[in-house]
Amino acid sequence: MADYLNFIDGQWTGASSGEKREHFNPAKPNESIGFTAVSTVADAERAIEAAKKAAPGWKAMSSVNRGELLRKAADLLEERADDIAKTATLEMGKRFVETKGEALRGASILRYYAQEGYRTKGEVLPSASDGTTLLAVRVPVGVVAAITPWNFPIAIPIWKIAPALVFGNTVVWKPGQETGITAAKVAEVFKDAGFPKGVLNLVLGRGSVMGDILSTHKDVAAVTFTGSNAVGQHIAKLATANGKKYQLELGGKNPAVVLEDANLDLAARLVVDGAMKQTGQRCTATSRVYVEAGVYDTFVEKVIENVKNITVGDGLQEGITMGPVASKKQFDTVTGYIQKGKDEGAELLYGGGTLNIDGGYYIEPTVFGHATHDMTIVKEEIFGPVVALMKVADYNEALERANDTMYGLSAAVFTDSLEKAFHFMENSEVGMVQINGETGGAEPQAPFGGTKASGQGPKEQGQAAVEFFTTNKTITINPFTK
Ligand code: TAP
Repeated sequence: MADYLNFIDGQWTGASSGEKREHFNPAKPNESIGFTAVSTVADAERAIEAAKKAAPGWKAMSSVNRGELLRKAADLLEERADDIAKTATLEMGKRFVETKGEALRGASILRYYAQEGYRTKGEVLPSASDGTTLLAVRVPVGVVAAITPWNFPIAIPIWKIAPALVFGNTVVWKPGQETGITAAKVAEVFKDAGFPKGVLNLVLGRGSVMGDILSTHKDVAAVTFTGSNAVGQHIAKLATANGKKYQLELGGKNPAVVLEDANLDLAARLVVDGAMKQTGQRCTATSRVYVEAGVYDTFVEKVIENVKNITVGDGLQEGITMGPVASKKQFDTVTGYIQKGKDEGAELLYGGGTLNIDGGYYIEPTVFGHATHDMTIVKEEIFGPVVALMKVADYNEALERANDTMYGLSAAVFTDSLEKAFHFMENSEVGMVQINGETGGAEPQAPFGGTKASGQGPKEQGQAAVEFFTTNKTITINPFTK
């Protein structure tokens, strides 16, 4: 059984404590798939020191050449996509087609940011002083700590690491514990692509142990985090108190609005996709659906038709359309929410139970109807294959209810009315709006992230990443000294 280690200063190293974590397949919880190092604060400090040491050389390298290394990493990631995707499926249960898609998306993100090495680094401004050149240039921030979750174990780390590196920063990366083996394989891609030692460092182990040092160490300039709201707020406090730049991508409770003039077949298919893809474990998953009264019953029928087609099972098997949830912890949380839905009086339209397949963490795709705004399943992020449908009088009620949440990640409206689509686009209080599309989905060139409690700091991906991973330096040059 293989051991997966930290990657610090160009070397694979065990945890200073000697502690290891054994990883099990959520589809067959007795199947062990490997061990990862469980690191300590001392290991995180060594990684920060290595990143600090590597920073001047990396910053001095031309951004074109830094981009060239990203391109090599993209090629290697593509070559190894099957192995890395299979590892991710074994670690957290997502179907192989989904993890493979994620690996290929990682390669696209690397290619996108490789090109960034060729783009402008700043601008020349007019100066009020004669003969003076005034420059505003973008420079790296320094050492970046990246703390990532288990649910997108390949793409989320890459959409932080790739822009951080191409803009000249060095990185210490702490992935979600559940997906440490996948993380080690992703780090190996960067190693084999030829990145200089210390430029990317990986520390495996508990966020509760290493999170504070990564958010407070004097040599860390910025912290980029994706994960839960509770941990995000903790990081924000520490980063603020210690003068660090920070970026948080947090939870969601994403609404879809279905209006009477919508294509109901399309809406039902995309609502079910939005809710059940990746077993509902997406920050952008569709979780609340507001349906205009006149089409509520027809829409419910169409949703059930779609949900019935879902085949639950081991994500490595062909033909399976929904895998297990990632862990026993997820299983307990999600089944707890389903029980609350039943207890609080929502109408159980489909599913609601668990499935015993090889002892895996399987939950039926679950649809609740006639849910009300005060129910727990309508208010809290579930992060599982559960969706709540609600009947509303009209578009205005739907919009008001959709916005009445602390979250603001993504939202969808299904309608053929240009007027209502535009109104929703302007008035939906989220970072990402879909018109006749599912709430999930992202492209590397477009900004990604939420508003309200779903996100803080500059957005990720696309050109938006420049804001977080660089800082402006204003330079005044007066060449005439005589
Ligand atoms: P968390 O429990 O918050 O874990 C995320 C990361 O934070 C993990 O690496 C975790 O390490 C680490 N962590 C735990 N305690 C920490 C601490 N005290 N200080 C610093 N880091 C700490 O979230 P999760 O359950 O893995 O992920 C699910 C959540 O992420 C959901 O709320 C979901 O909506 C959100 N999410 C958001 C997005 C975007 S882009 N908005 C995308 C994906 C997921 P350990 O694994 O070692 O605990």
